Amino acid sequence: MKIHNIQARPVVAPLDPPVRTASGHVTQAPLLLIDLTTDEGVAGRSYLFGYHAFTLAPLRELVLALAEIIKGDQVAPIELDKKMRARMTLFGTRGLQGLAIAGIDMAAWDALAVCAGVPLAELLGGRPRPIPAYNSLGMIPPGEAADAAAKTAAAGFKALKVKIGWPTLAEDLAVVRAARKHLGDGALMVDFNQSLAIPEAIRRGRVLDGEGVSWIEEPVRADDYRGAAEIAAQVATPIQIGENFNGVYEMELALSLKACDLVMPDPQQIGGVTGWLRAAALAQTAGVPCSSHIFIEVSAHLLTVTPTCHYIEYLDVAAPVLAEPLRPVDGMIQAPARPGIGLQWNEETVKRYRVG
Ligand code: SMN
Ligand code: MG
Repeated sequence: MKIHNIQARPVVAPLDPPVRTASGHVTQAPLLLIDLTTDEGVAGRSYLFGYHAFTLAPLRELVLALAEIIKGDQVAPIELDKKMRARMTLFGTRGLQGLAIAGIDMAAWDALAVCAGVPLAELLGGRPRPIPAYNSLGMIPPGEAADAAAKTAAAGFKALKVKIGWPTLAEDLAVVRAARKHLGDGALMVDFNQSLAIPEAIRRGRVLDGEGVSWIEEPVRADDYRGAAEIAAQVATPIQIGENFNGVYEMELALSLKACDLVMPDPQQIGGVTGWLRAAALAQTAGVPCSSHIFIEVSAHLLTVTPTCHYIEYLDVAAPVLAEPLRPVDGMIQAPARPGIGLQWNEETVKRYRVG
């Protein structure tokens, strides 16, 4: 089966609720929808999340340029990944070009699974099964945290992540204590989104050690692995990073520096399905629990073949443009039994939110 064509459609979908973080707010879902068609009429789909609408045009150009390099090639994702990365050696694969490679990779794996008539999880040697999910919310003001936690528990989740990094530790504590009190025995995670300096991260982390928090996420700059290691050595609560691992070599460096107790690669940042499979092996050899970051549809498949599978993050950025969004059931998320990843665009809303 060979690649016939790749199209990329930019959309800006609503994101409800917006994701408020201590390092800025994400108020919309800028997505690049990728459709890969083969000479056998099979379609592979994926999407990329651009964070800001201004990234979509250059991201689309990169995907279309890389498509020209692999048009006519076999749909062999490992080989395609190798070819695209070889072409980018001199320029590197950080940033948008790494995302473009990952987007094509995910669409290629999707096409392979669709052609085989099996869910992606099955093509990878696993099978769709329920994955423990956590409800992932933004910065909830102290006065609203109790209600958010109660609603999370009532929805059946056994875990909640809230973003903190308020101006004062007292505000962070108020959020954590209110959420902890109304979450029952569910797990509570917090995410600073890179907002602290190392001394403050240690100070706040040590206080959180006594508050029943399951992980502290990205306390400092995402690629400050030495800083994260210093915090991990002085704070008892597990340190979680990974959504910004740009490829598996960064993940390996972070693990080698003991920068974290847990990892959560992002499917587009880590290099798509191909990148994730390599990341899952790194997590296994390091003995580190591995969770996902957004991209719930492909993550529901990938975590089934992740030896140290931990949590799937339930933060659904693509639902407005999907015909059948993936929904949690009793705090778990299971990939659909449909062939491939299971992405089906809602062409009416794609048209509505289309930009450029
Ligand atoms: C996050 C930040 C920005 C957009 C989506 C998600 C966050 C997370 O860091 O871990 O969910
Ligand atoms: Mg995060």
